[in-house]
Amino acid sequence: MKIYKFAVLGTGFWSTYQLAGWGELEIVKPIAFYNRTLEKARALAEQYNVEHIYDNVDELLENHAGELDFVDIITDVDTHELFTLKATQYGLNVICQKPMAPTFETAEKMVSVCQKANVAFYIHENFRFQAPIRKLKEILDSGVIGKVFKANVAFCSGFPVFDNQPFLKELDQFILTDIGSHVLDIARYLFGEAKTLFCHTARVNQEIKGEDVANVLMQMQNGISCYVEMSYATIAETETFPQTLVRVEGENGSIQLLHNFEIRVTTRSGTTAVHAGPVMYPWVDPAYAVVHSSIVDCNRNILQNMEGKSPAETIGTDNLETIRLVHAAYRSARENRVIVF
Ligand code: 89Y
Repeated sequence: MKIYKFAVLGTGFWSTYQLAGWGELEIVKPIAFYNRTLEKARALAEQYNVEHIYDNVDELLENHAGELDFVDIITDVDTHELFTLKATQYGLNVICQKPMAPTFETAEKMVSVCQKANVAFYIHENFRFQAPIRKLKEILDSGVIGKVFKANVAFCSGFPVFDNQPFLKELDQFILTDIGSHVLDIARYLFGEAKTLFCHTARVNQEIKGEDVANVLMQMQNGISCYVEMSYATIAETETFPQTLVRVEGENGSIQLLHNFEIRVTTRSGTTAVHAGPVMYPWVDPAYAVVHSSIVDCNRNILQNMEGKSPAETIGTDNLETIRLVHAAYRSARENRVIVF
């Protein structure tokens, strides 16, 4: 049985869960960690019994590229392009955290560099792999609500997100890159590509640099009117972090994904409900359960592609379309106009 060996670049907040997620899949093994602060790499290496730690990516690649199958880039977005480029120079497959890049143009370059180097390029975009989203898609595809005409995809929360990820406070572009890249990807997964897009943004929390509210209205190519809303300024009776709630209306009924992972389907004959909660792996932080659990499914999808078993969903070329929406939303908000694709 082939064991896929990988290096982790970046051992911050998300790497702990990414590694735990890999741990659920039997045929992968981390062999080297890079972090700009070596001590952080060391702490994680001890936990995972990884022998090689570096605070210099070039050294890591120089010493281990020969035995690696891929690199897993879990650093902040600003280093994604550089680290992708370096990995391709050694012919290594690349997995990169979302958001792929700070600009659409950079994302395009990354995709092209990987294509030219003939390496696989995957974006670790896990929200579409969440158990309730997969179940919702299955119900939608069954045709039970008929032709869909409108939808709402919502991530609205007041969770103290900056406690665990303080750098998010410093981003000039915050919620559309951090959460928009997830929920716009969900919209594409469920409803296809957009034809037009209009967006409003706002900054409610004055202690952060970027926007913490964004409302995106899209007309999809299939005619569906899709309203994607996101906020980290929401004070609600029920805090729903980190869930994405969805409402879909079709000619024969509607589907609602609620905060308790319940999916309610209403047709003229009445309402039925199913529960689609995440798998609760022992390492999952209950505050992030549905996200953490989906890391395993996203990683599995990528790995099966590396094994040549099935296509991967969140490859660079696909994710480029999500990044296109993120940056179209910024442009629309800035110029107060509808973007036509
Ligand atoms: O960084 C974000 C993500 O990818 O999921 C939730 C999060 O941690 C905070 O918005």
